[in-house]
Amino acid sequence: PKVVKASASAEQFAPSNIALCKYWGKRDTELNLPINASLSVSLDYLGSHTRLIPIEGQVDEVWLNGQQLQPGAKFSRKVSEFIDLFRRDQLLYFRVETRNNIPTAAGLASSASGFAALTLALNDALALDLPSEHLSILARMGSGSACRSLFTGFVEWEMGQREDGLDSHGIPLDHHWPGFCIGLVEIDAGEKATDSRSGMQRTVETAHLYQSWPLQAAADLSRLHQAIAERDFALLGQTAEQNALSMHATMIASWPPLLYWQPDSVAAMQKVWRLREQGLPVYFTMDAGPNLKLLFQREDRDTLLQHFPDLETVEPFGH
Ligand code: 2P0
Repeated sequence: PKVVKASASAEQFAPSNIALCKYWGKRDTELNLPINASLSVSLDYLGSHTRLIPIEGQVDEVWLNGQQLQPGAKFSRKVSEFIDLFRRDQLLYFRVETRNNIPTAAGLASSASGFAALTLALNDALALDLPSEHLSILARMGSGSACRSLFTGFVEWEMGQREDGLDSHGIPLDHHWPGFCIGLVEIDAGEKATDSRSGMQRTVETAHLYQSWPLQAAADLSRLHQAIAERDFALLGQTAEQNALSMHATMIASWPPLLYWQPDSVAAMQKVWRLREQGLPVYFTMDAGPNLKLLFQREDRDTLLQHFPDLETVEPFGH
């Protein structure tokens, strides 16, 4: 007979994160091992709260923003398969309640914060008491970018060399940057047609241009380390913007082509470039969707709001 291990209720929070050097492409699709290292900044209070309640039964119940999902729904299955890593062969089922306080309109992925919060909650519920590096490795198996959401501030995801992935996890950088701001520009809040998982796989398999990506990402990563150490905002912004556009170039060069931009995305990029020509230090980054994330400093916030009135701003290092 299977042993039912004692478990308790638990509740945890993890922040969302925005990559300045992107994760795009896997060398192992089972373990979510990346082809390149990435670097992100965590979004302070914007993220996911996840509560776990042990239940009787043979199946997990998954609730997202107050609504129960069908057991067959894609997100439910991903969550249950992730809990399997912890459950192993024990009869151990949970009601999983996840609430994202990320304005859904901002079009931010919630899988990173969701799997990071779920990992932290499982660590508590099962009294595992694992160190944060181990938790980051586990979160990575749920969703690659979740390994960065285990930490606050700037975080590097070291790609690692091992086949078992035990050296591929997030590491927080020991640098703060007061006044560093991120602005969320909503272009379209609708669900994207191609998720990151299949999008990056398609790019790796079909885009010749992808061959240049690992080199570009490695160079950008070291530039970002320098920019952060020296608080060189122009270097950080330029590197992040070029990195995001390079990632999108590889997607566009895939077959069938993968273009996440909408006409309004391009219009917003052109607005950023115009503002920069006028002397305003603002840069953008974009993920696998049509929305822009602006990078700027607190002293320019009011000026920027005149041009992007609906901008939702976050200060990753507090006020
Ligand atoms: C990033 N993205 O570094 C990049 C940039 C999207 C574009 O990490 O398959 O949801 O679960 O490992 O983590 C989104 O990819 O993909 C992502 P899986 P994930 O933020």
